[in-house]
Amino acid sequence: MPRLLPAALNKDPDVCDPEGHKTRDLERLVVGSNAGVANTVVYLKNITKGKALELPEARQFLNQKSCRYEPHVLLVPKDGTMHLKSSDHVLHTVHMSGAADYNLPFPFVDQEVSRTMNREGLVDLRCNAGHVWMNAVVFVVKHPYYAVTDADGNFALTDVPPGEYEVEAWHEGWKVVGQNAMYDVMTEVRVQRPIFSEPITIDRSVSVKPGSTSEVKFVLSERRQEMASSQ
Ligand SMILES: [Cu+2]
Repeated sequence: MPRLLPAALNKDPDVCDPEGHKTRDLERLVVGSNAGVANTVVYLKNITKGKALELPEARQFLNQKSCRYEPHVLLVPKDGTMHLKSSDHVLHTVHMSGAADYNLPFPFVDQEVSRTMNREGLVDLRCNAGHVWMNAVVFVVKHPYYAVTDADGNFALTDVPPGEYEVEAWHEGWKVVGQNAMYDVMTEVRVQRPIFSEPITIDRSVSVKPGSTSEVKFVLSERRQEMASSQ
């Protein structure tokens, strides 16, 4: 099992670390008791028909709680709305990069902020208020055939029209490959934020027959992470 360096939890311990762990898992690799990997996005690559663009509500709503992002992976339809709030009595600032570039401060508990996501693609989330360990990712997508693996590594794509498809598994990668100096907007202190390795993608072909279920299995490994990082 690959090991992941936890980040030092060095700010707002009352709110961010109520149990006194002193470190925070970066949540880049979440493995269930059956060795299934959570938080992997599985999607069809070449589909242009099928059901309406609807995705689970819970994947379109980000909360900031005990200085963690919940959920860690979000799915928002292109031109759909992403909702955000904070349950914490400290300042968080959600900084987006990639297919969106909003910078959203959350000075008030439970104040909801919404933004339209107009560009398809990946959005990285981080906190610009000094909580360097906070990280999450948003997929802004054009069709509904996206799923995120659960705690046991399982996923389901439903109502897929019969046909031949490419199905891809995307995992964000779990290695910390460096550190980036940044300023905490609150205290203007320099802090170090981890830089992560490249995402891992695995492609498979799948044939979907009328009225039946097709199974696709993906295996993530340390070697795949090395290959992704050396590209
Ligand atoms: Cu924060």
